[in-house]
Amino acid sequence: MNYEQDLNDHFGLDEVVVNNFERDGYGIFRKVFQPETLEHFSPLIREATDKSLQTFVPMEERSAYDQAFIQEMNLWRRYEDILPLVFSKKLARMAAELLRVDGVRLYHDQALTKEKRGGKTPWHCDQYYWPLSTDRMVTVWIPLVDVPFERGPLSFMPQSQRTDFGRHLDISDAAEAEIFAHPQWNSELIDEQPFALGDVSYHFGWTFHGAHPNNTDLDRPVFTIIYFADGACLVEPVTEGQRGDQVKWLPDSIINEPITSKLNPLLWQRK
Ligand SMILES: O=C(O)CCC(=O)C(=O)O
Repeated sequence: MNYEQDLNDHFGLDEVVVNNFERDGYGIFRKVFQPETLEHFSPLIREATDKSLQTFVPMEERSAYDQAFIQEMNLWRRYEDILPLVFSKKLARMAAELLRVDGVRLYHDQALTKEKRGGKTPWHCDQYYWPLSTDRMVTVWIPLVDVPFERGPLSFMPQSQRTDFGRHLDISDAAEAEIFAHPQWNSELIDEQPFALGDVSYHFGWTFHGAHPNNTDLDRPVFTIIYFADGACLVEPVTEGQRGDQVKWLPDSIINEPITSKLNPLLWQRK
């Protein structure tokens, strides 16, 4: 199978899997892609992120956020050869089926490199940053290499999308300390599993997730795509994070109207 077929064929999700996702707030899916498909994109993404990787300050001088990863966003807009990964029908259909919606739009993509010896990803929820009228939002996390425990795989707190604490918190050491101190937090429940090349995870915007440091001498490159239910509206931003996201990802959308911008294309729709 060539990479285009692999990107666009169907990965079946049965009702039990979708129910488990709804209950737990995340799911890890094995062998979604052939390793060769990701090996095709990996050097292209590396090239696109190389400049920001070269220009970063030494690890010990950075904030917890900047030690966690180097980000390069919305590559689909600038790199024609990366666009097919972002527009993968297989991934978008999985997102729609897990969200139980009839169509999904792109919020944005991002390349995330946790550098060799890079820091932990503080525990957080993504939806804090998203000024949308829906919680039907999901991120697919696609490692571009094998990620054993020592390389910092993404970990999840099962069912944390159902709690109502920590929703005003950004990604920082202080926010993480507040999450850990909460009586509802139980670190024994954390689900941390290694990923092989070709495995991906999905998590809701309100699911708490984090990652251990990368204790190896190899970078941990990852690509992510964020989807939202077609029909969702832009809402008035209520946090600093949401104000920043409105400017970056929704600059031409109108408050309280459905988002239909070409910056947020419809990536999959039920026929
Ligand atoms: O890759 C990581 O360590 C963090 C990723 C993350 O927080 C996300 O994709 O929402």
